[in-house]
Amino acid sequence: MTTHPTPPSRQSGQVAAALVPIVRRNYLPALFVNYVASTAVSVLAAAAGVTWVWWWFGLVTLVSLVRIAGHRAMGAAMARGQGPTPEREIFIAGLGKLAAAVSWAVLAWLLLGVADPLVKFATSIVLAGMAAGAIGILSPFGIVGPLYIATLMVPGAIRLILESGPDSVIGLLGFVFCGVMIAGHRANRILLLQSVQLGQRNSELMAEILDANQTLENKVRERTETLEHQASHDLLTGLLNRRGLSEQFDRAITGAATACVYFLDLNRFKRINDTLGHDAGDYVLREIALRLMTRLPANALIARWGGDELVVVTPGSAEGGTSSFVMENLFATPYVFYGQTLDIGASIGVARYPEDGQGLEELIWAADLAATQAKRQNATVPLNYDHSLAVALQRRERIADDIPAGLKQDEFWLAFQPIVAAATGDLHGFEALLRWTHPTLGTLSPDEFIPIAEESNQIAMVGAWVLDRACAAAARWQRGGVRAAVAVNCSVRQLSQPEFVDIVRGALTRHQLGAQWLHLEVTESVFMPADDAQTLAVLTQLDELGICLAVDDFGTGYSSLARLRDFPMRQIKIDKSFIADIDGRSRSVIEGAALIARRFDLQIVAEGVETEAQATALLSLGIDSFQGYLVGRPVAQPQTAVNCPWLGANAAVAG
Ligand code: G
Ligand code: G
Ligand code: MN
Repeated sequence: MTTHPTPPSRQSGQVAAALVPIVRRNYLPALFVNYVASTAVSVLAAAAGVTWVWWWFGLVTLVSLVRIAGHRAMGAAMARGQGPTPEREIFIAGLGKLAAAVSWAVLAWLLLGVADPLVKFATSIVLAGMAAGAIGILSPFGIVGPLYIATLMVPGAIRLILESGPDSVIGLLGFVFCGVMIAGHRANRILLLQSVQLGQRNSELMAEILDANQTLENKVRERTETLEHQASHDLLTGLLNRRGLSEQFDRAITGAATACVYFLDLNRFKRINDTLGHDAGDYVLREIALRLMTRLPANALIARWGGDELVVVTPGSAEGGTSSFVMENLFATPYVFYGQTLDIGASIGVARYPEDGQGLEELIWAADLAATQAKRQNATVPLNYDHSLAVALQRRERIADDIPAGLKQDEFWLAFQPIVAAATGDLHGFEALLRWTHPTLGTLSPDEFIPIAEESNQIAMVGAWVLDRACAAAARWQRGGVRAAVAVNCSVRQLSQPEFVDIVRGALTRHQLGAQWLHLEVTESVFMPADDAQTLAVLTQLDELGICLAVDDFGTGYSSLARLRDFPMRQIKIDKSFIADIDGRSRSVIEGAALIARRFDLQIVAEGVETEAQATALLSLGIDSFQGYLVGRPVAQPQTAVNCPWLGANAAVAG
């Protein structure tokens, strides 16, 4: 805050304005005193035989009346807002004072020449008294003060000096008094001006203090608002955070008959962060926030719920409204970061208020569940919550909870399915397929419980159990003279464990099984770019141990030829869906796969071989090995005797 120097003219104007009230207040009392003194002197002089004094008194009365009239007129003009400036008002009042002084000067000159000592005495006292009073009363006036005092004193003093004798001494004394009084008036006036200026400075200071206070209060308020905003908003996107959403939810929902709660879980966000850096991830979040903020109705609450999770609450909206349209089209226009189109999407779940929940927590739980389901199904549109999702979730949670006890209590077991050489029917080995006989849920398929074990981080434990049992079985076969390998399925999650190689080595040594009798099957998802180096390192070590690595369910997922070449795979297993369709378009896929396998020096196994016709066709395409119901079903106690009808005889060959 700055203080501006006050310009001089304005300052004197302000001083005059401060003086005017004093002048006005004193005006009538002074006039009254003046008139009383005039009356007294007139009466005394008349008593001493000076009759002309009544003429003078008449004149004084007239002047007084004019002054009163002038004063009132000025007051009236003031009330109409047309009054003179403060300087002018003081000037006019000063003229009135001077008029009174002149009338006193005339009287002094005339009366002090009268012989009567009482008249002389009284006149001198009255003049001196009036002049002394002017020291204070006229302090608001500048030059008028000394003039007034001098006018009162000087003519009388001269008159007395002109008289002979002691009167001339009193006349001289009058001069001295006059000088003292003028000095007194001056001192008084300076004091008055100083106090007026002090008062003004005070009020300026007060104004400054009030101003400073106001600024300070504003700053505090702004800061508080910023802090409150930060506490309830996400810094990166400007959206509400969890706390902000909870705070605003109740207010947003009151009065709304319906509302939708959307849960958005971004897909492939981690990959963008990992491959393009956090700036790209930040851009995605900000861009999504911007699209939501500009496209959704103003009453929508938009929150960042977690790293790559958003929650949107749209009060009053129903299915199929604007909001669901916005959600469905959130990724319709591409997200472009420095010229690169990002592969981003979201799994979106929707819960409806009040059907699916009353409170925010409940609604978000339901919407989150629907989003998780949408992710599993790769749904591209928002998925509505329904009760069956909750039932399915409970089942999944139950299964996840029961895995440890199931392993301990031998509810899990392995089924073995034979794999044979296509050309000779020689038994190559058995694939170990995990089974779970759950005490209350019955026989569970690995298709159901393996993904649950993966999600609940129990796959390492399950996988280690399978490896141990499979190696134990293969070692038993060896001891019984059956030279068959065991093929164990591994989830990609197992391969990303650094200690996986040690677990495999441990199982082999524990059961004294040669590494060439263990095959490991991994799906094509092992070729996904994430965690490349780690996976490749583990696979390479396994290969160096002498273990045969197979690509399982070949053709259903993502395989790049470059990766097939670079990864140490020895075998591919063509998925059973292609075998089932061998008379259709899948034939060329199988042909192509066989060609690639030969070029890369890979063994090729056909899965799901069910009919003789399939077997004959596959044989002609150059497939190395068969696995399927035609050869043998997965069973707990495998037989070395297998079915090979395509070879023209029931070849029962023991390895
Ligand atoms: O034979 P079945 O329908 O159970 O096989 C279903 C799926 O479960 C197959 O894809 C198979 O590879 C997988 N699977 C079977 N056993 C295991 C196992 O021990 N570990 C893993 N990771 N997957 C298995
Ligand atoms: O994905 P993976 O190859 O590990 O799974 C093998 C799955 O195929 C198991 O579920 C097994 O029970 C099943 N399976 C094995 N042989 C046949 C077959 O001839 N026909 C069908 N439909 N399924 C089979
Ligand atoms: Mn398999």
